[in-house]
Amino acid sequence: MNIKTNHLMRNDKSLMIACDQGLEHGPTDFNLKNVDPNYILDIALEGRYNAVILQSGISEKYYHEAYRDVPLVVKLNGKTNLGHGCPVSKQICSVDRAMKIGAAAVGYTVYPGSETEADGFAEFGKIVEQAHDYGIPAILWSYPRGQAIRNDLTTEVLSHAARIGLELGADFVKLKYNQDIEAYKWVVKNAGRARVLTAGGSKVDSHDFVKSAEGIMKTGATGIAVGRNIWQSAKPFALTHALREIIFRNKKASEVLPYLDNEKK
Ligand code: FBP
Repeated sequence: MNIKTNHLMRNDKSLMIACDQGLEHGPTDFNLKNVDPNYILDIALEGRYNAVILQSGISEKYYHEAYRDVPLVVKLNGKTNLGHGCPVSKQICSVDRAMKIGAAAVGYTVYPGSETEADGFAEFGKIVEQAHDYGIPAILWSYPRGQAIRNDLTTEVLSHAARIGLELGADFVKLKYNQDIEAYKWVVKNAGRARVLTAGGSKVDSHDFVKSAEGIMKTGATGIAVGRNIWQSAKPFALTHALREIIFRNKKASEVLPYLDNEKK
């Protein structure tokens, strides 16, 4: 089945902003400014992001009419890091509810290699079916984890994570990035027609993040679904501008690094 994904891209590339970390990591990721979901949504709107990724509760209370130009991805499962055991992340929002909230796509995380792998695969299978019945894409966060996964950033593990996205019917598969451009081409190949989005990870220097984005776009990935590196940045608009030029206009990091000094707001 060919599900339309163009509304989440521009020229076949995509820059999404994620803010589901409040559930996953807790308030430790936030400060007085970015703890307000409107702050993230304003960046998404003014930065012309291809999508904003939120949990259902935040979507219902904050994604109002003014933000409708930014497509909404409703994350359907989530967990905290308060426990130390095996990751268990069950579905907490239905596709029906996501549609009522205004979802343009739905998202779901699986933890391949964990004890909950089978449950996650089964739950995501149903989500793909329901999302595709509505004609919207399903995005899979494929994050190998658990006692058996010693290193989740090896090319072998990442390419398996990518392949899982394709095998399970994901339209986009969101993966961690290991900074190895040549090796990551194999990761992207394994995702086939499931488009690869890379996660941003914890906050790094913005110059390094821009250089890393240049590398990501050389691997064949469709784009980046970034959270903390944008909304924890002191200059989110300048960084967004630099990333847009790399992702959509094929510019080099060296050309856009000077943009980082020019915050619009
Ligand atoms: P970041 O760009 O902030 O890393 O966000 C990407 C993301 O996939 C979020 O959607 C999610 O909340 C978080 O990472 C989960 O990361 P982890 O499971 O590694 O804590």
